[in-house]
Amino acid sequence: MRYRIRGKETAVTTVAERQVGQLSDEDVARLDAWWRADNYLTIGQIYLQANPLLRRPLEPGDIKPRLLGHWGTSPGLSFIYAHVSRLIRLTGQQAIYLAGPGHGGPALVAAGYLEGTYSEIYPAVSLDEPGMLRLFRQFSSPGGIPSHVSVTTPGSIHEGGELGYVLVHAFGSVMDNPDLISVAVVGDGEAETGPLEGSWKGISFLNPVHDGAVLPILHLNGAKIAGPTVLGRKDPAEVRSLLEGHGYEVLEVSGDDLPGMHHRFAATLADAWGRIREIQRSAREGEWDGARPRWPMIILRSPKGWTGPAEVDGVKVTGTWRSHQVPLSGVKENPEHLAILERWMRSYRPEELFDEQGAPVALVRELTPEGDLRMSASPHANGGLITRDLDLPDFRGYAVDVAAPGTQRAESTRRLGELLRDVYRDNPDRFRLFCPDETNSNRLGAVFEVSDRAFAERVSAEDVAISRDGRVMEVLSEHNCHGWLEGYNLTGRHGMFATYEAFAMVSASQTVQHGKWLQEAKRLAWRAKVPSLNVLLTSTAWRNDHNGFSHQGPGLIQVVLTQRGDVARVYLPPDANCLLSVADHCLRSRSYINLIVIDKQPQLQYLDMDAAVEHCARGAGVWSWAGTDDGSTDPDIVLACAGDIVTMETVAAAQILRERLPKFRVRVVNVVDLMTLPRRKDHPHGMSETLFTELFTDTVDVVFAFHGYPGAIHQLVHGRPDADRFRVRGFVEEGTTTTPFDMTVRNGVSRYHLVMDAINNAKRLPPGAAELKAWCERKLAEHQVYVVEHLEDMPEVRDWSL
Ligand SMILES: Cc1ncc(C[n+]2csc(CCOP(=O)(O)OP(=O)(O)O)c2C)c(N)n1
Repeated sequence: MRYRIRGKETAVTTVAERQVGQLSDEDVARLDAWWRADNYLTIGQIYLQANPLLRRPLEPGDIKPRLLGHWGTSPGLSFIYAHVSRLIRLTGQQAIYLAGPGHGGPALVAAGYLEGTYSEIYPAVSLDEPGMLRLFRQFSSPGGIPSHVSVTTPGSIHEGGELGYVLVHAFGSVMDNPDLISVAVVGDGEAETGPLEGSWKGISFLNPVHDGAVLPILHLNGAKIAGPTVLGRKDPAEVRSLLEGHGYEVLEVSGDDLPGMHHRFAATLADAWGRIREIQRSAREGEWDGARPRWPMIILRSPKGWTGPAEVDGVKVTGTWRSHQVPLSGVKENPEHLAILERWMRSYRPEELFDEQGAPVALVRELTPEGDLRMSASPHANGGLITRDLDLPDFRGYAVDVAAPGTQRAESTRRLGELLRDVYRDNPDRFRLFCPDETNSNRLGAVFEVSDRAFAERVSAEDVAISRDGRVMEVLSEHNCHGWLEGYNLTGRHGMFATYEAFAMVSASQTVQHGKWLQEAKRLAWRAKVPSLNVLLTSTAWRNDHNGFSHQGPGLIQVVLTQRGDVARVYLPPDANCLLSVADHCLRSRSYINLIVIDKQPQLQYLDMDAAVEHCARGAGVWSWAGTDDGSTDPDIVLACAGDIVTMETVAAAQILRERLPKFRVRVVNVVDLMTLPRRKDHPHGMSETLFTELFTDTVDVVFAFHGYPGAIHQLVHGRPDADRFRVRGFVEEGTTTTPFDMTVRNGVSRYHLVMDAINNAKRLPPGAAELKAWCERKLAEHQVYVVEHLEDMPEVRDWSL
C-alpha cells in the first residue's frame, strides 16, 4: 500500500495492517460463521414468532401475522460489521458503526445480540433459545423495538430512519475525539438526498491531530424501495471521480463471490485503516505538511438482499429492489413461500452456529472484540457515560450594567459571544460552536480571539481567523451544522448551533428527529443523558434590514413547541442579561432541545443581572416598572410579551398608556420561558395555576405581543382560565425589506396597535380612550408617509427609550 507523506510516495505496511488484510482459512470460517449467524437472526426477526432454531420444520403458526422490516440492506450491513469487528479485535481500534440505511435495524440488533451486549442491557433477551425467541418476537411488534437502528439499539447514535444524515453524525462524532473511527455506511438511495450529498465535505473540516476519522462506506447495492439508484447506475468511473473530487482516496470492492468477497473486503479495509492511521501518525508526530489529507473511503458493490432467495414466483428478487423489505410475502398462507423461507433460513446452517441451548458457538463468538471495544458496547455511542460537564465561567461577569430599565442599548449576542469565547478557552476538548458562516454576523465573533474557524482546505492571505487548527465550525450548510452538533452531543460533548432564524427551517426536520431520539432515550435507563442540543436563533424576522421576506420566518418555534415537554424548551430572552442567564442554564442542561431566540442588533436593555437571573428562573414575571398596576386589584388590561422586539413595543405601548391615560391600569408581563405558559400537566415547565393567575388574572383581557406566529400562544394557553381573553399579535407573514418599526406595523404588533388593542379589549375605559385611539391611527398614518419619504423610522420611534 502506498501513502503520500511529506509529498513523497512511500510504501508502508504495518504488521497489524498485514494481519487485517490477509485472511487465513480460519479467519474466513469465523467471518462467514458470524455473518451467517447475523443474517439468520435478521430473517428470524422479520418472520418468526416461534421455532427460532428450526428444531422442527416450519409451520404457518411459526410465522408472524404481520411481516415488517427490511431485508435488502441487512446482509451488506452485517458483512461490513463482521469485517470491522475483526479489525477491532486485531488492532484494538476504537470504532462505532453508523448505518445510513437504518432500516437495516435487524442486522444491527443481531450484531449486538451476537456480541452479548444486547443480553447485558436487556437480560430477558438472553443468549439462549428463549432469548432468541424474544429477540424475534419483540422486533417491529407492539411493546417491542422499532425496525430501525434506533435508540434501543446498543451502539447506535444514528437511527437512519430519515435518510441523509449518516455522514453528518459520523463527522460530529469524531470531532475532538482523536482515538475514534466512525464507520459510516451510506446507502446509495440515501446518497441521493440533499443533506447526504452536502456532507461528503466533512473532511474539509477535519483535523488529523485533534479529531478522529470517518470511514465512509458507500454501499452500492443498486436499488432503493422501488427502483434503481443514481449512483448504482452511473458509470463507475463517474462515481469515482465524484468522490475523488470531494478529496477522498476511493477504494472499491465489488462482487458476490464467496469467499472472494471476504478476501477482497478484508484487504481493502486494512488498506483504508492503514491509510487513516498513517495520516494520523504523520500529523501527530509533526510530519504533516498541512495539506488536507486524502482520507480513504470504500465503495462496496454487493447485491441487494445478498444471500436471500434469488427468485420468488419466477421473478428475480436478490440484486433488485424487490428484496428491499420482505422478499417473501404471504408466508403464512402460501406453502410454497413457507418452503422457500425454510430453505433460505436453513442455508445458513443454524445448527453449526448455535449450540444446544441456542447460544452462539465459539466460532461465531471468536469474532467479537473485547468489552467496550465491541461496537455495540462502545461508550462513544452512549456519550452521556463519558461526558464531562463544561468548565463554565460565571456568566454574571459578562453582564451589561443596566442603571434603569429601557434606557440604553447593547448588542445582546455580543455578550454571549464573549461568554462563548471563554467557554472555548476553558474547554478545548469538549465545546464547539456550529454556524453557517455567520458567527461574526451574529455578533459572536469574540470566539475568534481563542479559536479559528476549522478549515482543512487551502487558506489564502485574505482569509481571517481560519486554519486547520481552528475549532469553530462554519460551513454553509444548516444540515451539516445541525448534524455535526448532534453527533458531537451524542458522543458526550457540548455545543451550540447558531443560525439565522428563517434558515433554521432548513434543518427543522433534524431538530424534530433529534427530539424524537432524546425522548426515546429518556425511557431507557442504560442510555445516559447527553449534553443538550442548543440552538440559537438570531438575525430574526423583525430585524432583517437588508434581507427581507425570505429571511423573515419564525417557524422553528412552532416546530419545537409541538415537541414533547420532556425534551423541548423555548426561550425568548428580552435582553443581554437574560440571554446570559438562559445560555448558562442551557449549557448545563442535559438531553433537551433548547431553542433560544434573540436578535443580534443593538437593543434596549431592561434588567440588571440580579433581576434577570430571578426573572429567568421564574420564566415569566410582571414588570411593574413598565406598567401602572400596583397589584392591589386586577388591572384593566394585561399587556404580555415574549421576544425582544415585541417586548420593546409592549413597553413603549405601556408608556403611551401611562402618559396619556394615567387612570387606566396596565400590567406588563414578560415571558422568557415560553413553556411556562401551558398547564403543568401539559409541560413540566408549565407555571402553577396560582402563578398564572397572579400574572394574567383569571378574567382580565390579555393583549399578547409575540415574536412568532400568534397561534403558538393560543396553543400554549389552551386550558388556562378563560383562554379566549388572550388577544395575540405576532408575525403574520407580512415581510419585506423595510425599516425595523415598519415590520412591526405591517404585522400589526407595533406600539400603536397594542395601545388600540388595549383600549378595544378593556372592560373599563377612562375618559380620553377614544381620542388616544384616534391619535394612534394618526401616528400610523404619519409613519407610513415618513418611512417612504425618509427611508428610515420616525426619530421618536427610532430613538425611543424610557
Ligand atoms: C428522507 C427519507 N426519504 C424517504 C425515505 C423512505 N425510504 C426508506 S428506505 C428507502 C430506500 C433507501 O435506499 P438505500 O439508501 O439505497 O438503502 P438500501 O438500498 O441499502 O436499503 C427510502 C426511499 C426515508 N426513509 N427517508
